[in-house]
Amino acid sequence: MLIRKRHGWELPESAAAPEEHFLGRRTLMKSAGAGLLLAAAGGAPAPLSAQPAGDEPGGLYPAPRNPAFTVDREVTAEELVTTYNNFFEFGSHKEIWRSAQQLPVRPWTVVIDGMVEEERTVDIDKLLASMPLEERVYRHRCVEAWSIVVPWTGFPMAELLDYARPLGSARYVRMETFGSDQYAAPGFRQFWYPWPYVEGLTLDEAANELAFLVTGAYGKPLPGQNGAPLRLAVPWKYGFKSVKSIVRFTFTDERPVSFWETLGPDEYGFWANVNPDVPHPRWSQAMERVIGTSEMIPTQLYNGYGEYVAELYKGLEQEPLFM
Ligand SMILES: Nc1nc2c(c(=O)[nH]1)N[C@H]1C(S)=C(S)[C@@H](COP(=O)(O)O)O[C@H]1N2
Ligand SMILES: [Mo]
Repeated sequence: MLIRKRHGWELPESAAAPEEHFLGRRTLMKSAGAGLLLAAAGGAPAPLSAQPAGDEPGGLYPAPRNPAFTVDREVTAEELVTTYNNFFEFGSHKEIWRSAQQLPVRPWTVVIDGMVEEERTVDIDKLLASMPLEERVYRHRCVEAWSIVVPWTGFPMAELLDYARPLGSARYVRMETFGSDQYAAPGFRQFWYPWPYVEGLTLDEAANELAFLVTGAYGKPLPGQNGAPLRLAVPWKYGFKSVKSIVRFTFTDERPVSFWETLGPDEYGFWANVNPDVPHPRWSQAMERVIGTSEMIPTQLYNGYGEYVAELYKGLEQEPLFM
């Protein structure tokens, strides 16, 4: 049994899990239905054999650091980034790392479909072998007002766009986390949410230099709890946009509706760009708690990445860009 130890830098329970708070209402209703469905299907399928995360072929890590992407703050300790996580498939609290590591991440395939020249399914290791891996130090700002600084390894999302060859008519990319065939993994919980976890970007956002597909952290393969074997990092947006354990990229001309938008459209919009001046309906976004320290620091517009991304939002002032 895990004893819940609270670190000094954690938020009180009332504020620490805002998503949980409003989910309470609906999950109760939904879980009743989900229970019935599962019973009808004869219960959960047999567990898959667990394979530890990060067992890709050697030689990829550490990748060379790209010096263009550094941060004027200390890198957060690896031990904290790998033990304080949001990954709701495995629980609505921060201590999911053991459960998440039970997700088998090999074999793993990624589907590229929708408005592309040719739909295809690619093995993750084939994909990694064809991508130029590099390390970038990025800030990460969760909508819950905490932040970390992480050395991610990965490749620019622009490379994936080249690989996928979207049609000229495509406007968005919709990304999906692992789905029902993997819910039998021993660590998976919470059958009542509207899985799979979905996020989306415009193709202009996805092509932006900052948009990064992550396969490793701290010079090693990505641990399961951080979204192995492939997750997004879009550091100018709130953390929930950085979808983990991706199995599908769908190119489309319709704006994708995300997991959180489905659950709380007034609180979690499509754009979700970081802005200290636009409060979440239930708390301020002006400051952020630096995980691992007792510091509260001011949150920056676009999380400090305005020089890269502000251009993307010219002419969109009528859109709810910051929530
Ligand atoms: N599939 C999936 N992706 C997810 C989440 C999740 O619950 N499920 N949580 C998001 C949120 S709210 C944050 S802050 C980051 C956390 O990433 P980290 O645990 O690696 O710090 O993952 C994001 N990606
Ligand atoms: Mo988050």
